[in-house]
Amino acid sequence: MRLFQDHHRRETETLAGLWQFAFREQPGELPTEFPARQAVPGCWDASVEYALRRGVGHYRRTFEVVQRGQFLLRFDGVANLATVRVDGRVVAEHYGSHTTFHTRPFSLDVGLHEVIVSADNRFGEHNALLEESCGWYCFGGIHRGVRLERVEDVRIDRVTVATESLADGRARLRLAAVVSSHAERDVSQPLRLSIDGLWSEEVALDLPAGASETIERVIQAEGVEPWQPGRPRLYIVRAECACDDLVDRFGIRTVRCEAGRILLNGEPIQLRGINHHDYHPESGYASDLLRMKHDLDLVHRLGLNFIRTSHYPKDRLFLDLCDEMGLMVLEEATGWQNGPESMRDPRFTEQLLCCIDEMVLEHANHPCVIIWGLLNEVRSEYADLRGVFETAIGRFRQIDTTRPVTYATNRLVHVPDRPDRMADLVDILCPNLYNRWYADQMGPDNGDPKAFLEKQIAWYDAQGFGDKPILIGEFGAGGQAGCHRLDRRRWSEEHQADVLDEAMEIYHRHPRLSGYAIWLLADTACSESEELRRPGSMNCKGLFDANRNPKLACYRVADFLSGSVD
Ligand code: ADA
Repeated sequence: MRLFQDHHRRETETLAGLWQFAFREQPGELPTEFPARQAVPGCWDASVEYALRRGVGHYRRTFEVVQRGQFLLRFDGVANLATVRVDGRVVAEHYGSHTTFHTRPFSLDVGLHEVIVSADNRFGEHNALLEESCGWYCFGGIHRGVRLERVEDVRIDRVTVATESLADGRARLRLAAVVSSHAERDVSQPLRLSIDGLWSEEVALDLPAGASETIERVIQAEGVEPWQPGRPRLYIVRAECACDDLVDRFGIRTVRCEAGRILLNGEPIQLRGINHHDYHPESGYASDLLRMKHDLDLVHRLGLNFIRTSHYPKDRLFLDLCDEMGLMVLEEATGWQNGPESMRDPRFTEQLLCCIDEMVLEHANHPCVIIWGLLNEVRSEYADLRGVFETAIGRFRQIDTTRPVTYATNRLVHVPDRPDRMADLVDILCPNLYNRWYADQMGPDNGDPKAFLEKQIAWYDAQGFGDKPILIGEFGAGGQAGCHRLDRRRWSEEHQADVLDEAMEIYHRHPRLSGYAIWLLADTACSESEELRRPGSMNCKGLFDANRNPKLACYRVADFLSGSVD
């Protein structure tokens, strides 16, 4: 689902609803019976019947075709390894729980047809990006939208508009439309490209059989309105040919790093942000417009302007909302403290590159996404992993030259024998700091966040990174909702508020910092492996509990930023 209609000519139909369901502990033969029912979008292991189960959830439903033709199925998120069958034939296999993918096209006659989606949420060698020690509960299911699309021989796959320069209302835009032919003969037809109110051109399309072509145009536009927080102007781009169309939305803005600052449209910005997980107690990863808007309204009312999508790509609907609300986003490819062994497995790089490709190509038009992220807190001290970093960061730069790249790290000066070795590869330095919380890891000399920050900045500058902006990727403390203590001890809401108070004073005002992201908006379910150190099996560093009830820390942050949540 989008906040605007992305096709007028191409027939699309949502397959959201109640699907038949069967669960199996292991992959293998497809079930012949589907006795249960599961909502789509949804996560089976957030439901009462299948809570905490790891295995393969087989979803089944039928759909009617009233006019024979070619179709494809588009999924916005299936966790975590998906196999899609239509009338018993495999039409797609996909790894990765938080990126959009579609099946190959398939022909269908008039009548009733069956689709079975097998969603495997197990850990194991096939699942290189998510390890059992993952920092959040890795749900299973068809947790985002599903659409059936009727496609013709010529298909408009994508149309992107990147801002190459912007000054005084004049912009140089680079439009790229990708059109593919699935015909058995050459096809010639006109293709109309346009940006509402700014530009249009009709192109003669000559596509050899089975070919794909990218049509590029550089457009000099006058009198444009930039996208910026507070005035998030959006434009509509269209691509239309005889048998297909595609509509998308973009913003005209530039992002770059210079002299230690992050510049939006040439002006230095301060990112006042928070980390956001896709989690709700009764639906797991699955969310909807109402819940997404509620969370983003909370972010906005707190006085924040920035979100880090810890630690995987977001649904396009979430980014559509950020585009409209003028909230800036660091969107992260999937990953979390992956061990050096798993990172040495070629499958790791293969799955990471697939996630990067799908995230960047699908989300390139969202002006709210101003920074790409990857590899959260992985072992960047291992020199032999440099190739993984170079390949992954290089892929970002290969497919999108318009946004800076970073990775959040905890390989900091408190571990002198294990320093971060890859910071030269990124545009923005992004330390995660928990001085007052993880005292056991930070050590007795590193409890003071201000002194530690100065040491870390000095280390960065000594490495020659004085011109790279610094963004605090995470900071915070656990606060169990309802736990109040006069002695303000750890796990109390008072302690959490005190830690955030102290840290905000430092990170909000430090001249060397370009911003920060509080860990995190709302409590989220932890993985099975973290249960022992997470009361209630929840990561309770949220400003809100999982049901979005505010904690003391929430009011403290709002007061500090003179926002409000009332
Ligand atoms: C790390 C990690 C977060 C979260 C946090 C915590 O910084 O990046 O995902 O797990 O620790 O709460 O411990």
